Amino acid sequence: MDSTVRIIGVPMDYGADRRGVDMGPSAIRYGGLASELEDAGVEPVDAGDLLVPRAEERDPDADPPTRGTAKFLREIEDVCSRLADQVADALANDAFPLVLGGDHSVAIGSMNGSSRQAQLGAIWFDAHADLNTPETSPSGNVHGMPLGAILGRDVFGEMGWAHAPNVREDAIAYVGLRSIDERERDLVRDSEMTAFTMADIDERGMTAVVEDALSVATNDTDGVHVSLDLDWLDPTTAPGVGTPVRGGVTYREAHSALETVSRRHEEEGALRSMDVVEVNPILDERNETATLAAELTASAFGKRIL
Ligand code: B3U
Ligand code: MN
Ligand code: MN
Repeated sequence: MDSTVRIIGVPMDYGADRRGVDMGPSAIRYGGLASELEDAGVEPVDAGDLLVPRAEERDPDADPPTRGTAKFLREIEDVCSRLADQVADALANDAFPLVLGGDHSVAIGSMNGSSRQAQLGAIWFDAHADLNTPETSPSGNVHGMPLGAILGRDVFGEMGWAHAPNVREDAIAYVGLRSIDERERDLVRDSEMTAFTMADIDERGMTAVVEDALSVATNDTDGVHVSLDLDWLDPTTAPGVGTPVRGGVTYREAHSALETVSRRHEEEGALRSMDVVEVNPILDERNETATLAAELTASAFGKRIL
């Protein structure tokens, strides 16, 4: 890939229960992102971090943090709408937008920006389905709802702008699902999304599953958004995440998945935008999860062993 990659950091943890993912962008940079990307043959240009007001700075007299059961919706809306502009601006300037979270609610901004001028497919590498709505969510945390928002599920009401009309349900594929809430299960089953669980990976192998996911996301679309939640990996390999779920993807499977994405990109120019989210340096061991996030990103951009 001979392109410029614009790195956009979003140090936001409003969508997650545990503090710490706001430090993800720093940790991923410290984990060697720029040199990894250079090794992959792309030119990284760092746009710095979006300004995200700290939770401690909030005006205590302002609206309460909870609207319905979506916590900090007002703050998340503000950050995501600015992020969407940044992502659209990168694409308008022929740069590839690479968004560093932050919690997974940043994908609302990334996918809105990326789909402004294009039909966008998506691959969601995650232990979780992130399809809750304020009504079905057991936690009220918006990082469990970004797909609900992007798909314009009733719920977001005042956050109606979060709906990305150029993202079709049937162009979204999950890979690696293993933790779905009770009410969320029906939402996934009743949706037109394709869901590859860990059981599918066990049965068929990662490469075949990701090939199929790419076929879903490239079908009648102009490009693919890759959303990489580090809790997709097994916690023994990626301990620095807010909501670890055991039984996840191995180190080798993860690289193989992202290499499969990059091969398809080399063949058909499939990739359009990407986010890397949920790295929590407070819970990490020697920055290994952040370093792995940087390495996996390089695999997506075509870094090879030989
Ligand atoms: N599904 C749960 C847990 C969760 C979703 N995404 C993450 N955790 N990272 C929820 O709160 O919606
Ligand atoms: Mn997620
Ligand atoms: Mn997750």
